[in-house]
Amino acid sequence: MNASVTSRRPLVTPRIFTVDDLDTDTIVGELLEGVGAVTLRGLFGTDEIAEAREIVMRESSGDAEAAKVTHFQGAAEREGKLSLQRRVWNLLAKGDVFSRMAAHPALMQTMRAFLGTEFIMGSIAANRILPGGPGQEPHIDYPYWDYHTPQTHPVRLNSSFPLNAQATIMLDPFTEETGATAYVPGSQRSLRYPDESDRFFDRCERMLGEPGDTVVFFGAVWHCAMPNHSRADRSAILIQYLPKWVKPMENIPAALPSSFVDAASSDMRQLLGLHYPYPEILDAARGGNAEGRTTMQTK
Ligand SMILES: O=C(O)CCC(=O)C(=O)O
Ligand SMILES: [Fe+2]
Repeated sequence: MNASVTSRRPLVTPRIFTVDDLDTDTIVGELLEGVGAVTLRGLFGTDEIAEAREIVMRESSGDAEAAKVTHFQGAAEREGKLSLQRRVWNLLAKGDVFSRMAAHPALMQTMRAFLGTEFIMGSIAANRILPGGPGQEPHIDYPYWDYHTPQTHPVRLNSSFPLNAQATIMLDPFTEETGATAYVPGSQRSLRYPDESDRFFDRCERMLGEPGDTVVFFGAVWHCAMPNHSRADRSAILIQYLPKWVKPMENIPAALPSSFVDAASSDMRQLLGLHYPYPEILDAARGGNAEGRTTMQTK
């Protein structure tokens, strides 16, 4: 058959934005009604990425026993390949570079437009896929990630507004060979956990990019890490952002020394959930009217 009439679909790659053209209205539209993902380019320099990668490689080098918790790796666990996807948790305690990543002004601006100005961070971790790593089960992300049991969530829950946004900061080239994240464009529009009949692997596209590229996606998009067929590691920083009232996945402040929390910037305190008071022991709270258009004045 003539090459010009072969039926390969055109690649559906996320639209690229930079700090200079960060059009958050368009980004919100792409995340909710478009393919479900965008790429932010140029946020992080070579030195920052090298520093982050060095820490991730060092912190995960001793985990050949796969002692750390990981996710969507049921098949790998059955095949004894669990140590080929390694997580590094509690990154804020492991280098200032991770605080700069989490609170990058372009990410803050994008997330404020998408999740509300007082959004929080529910998790920050590294995902390292070693050569030969088998990839993940197609899934959707927290707080929808156990949506394979939808009856445990509110009736008629839907994705007309977001309860999650993910940022994937690439530390290595994301190619088809290294296991760049796969996703089905537009799948976020009907909130569902993908199953066999969805033919995920026939329909998926890839989140390709270079070290430093940051893909922001709505976690209701069907996606997964793919097998790493290369000889190099494929690592990324995965950040989960949530509306202020969604219970975060990680108890990040509890894992940090109090000196970190004491020195945190206002944006970092917001990310840690410290600007939002609930749940609170209201029986012990300062008396007076604490909510409404007019609240008690500070004495
Ligand atoms: O590392 C990746 O490519 C995706 C990881 C992911 O989706 C997850 O762990 O929830
Ligand atoms: Fe995921």
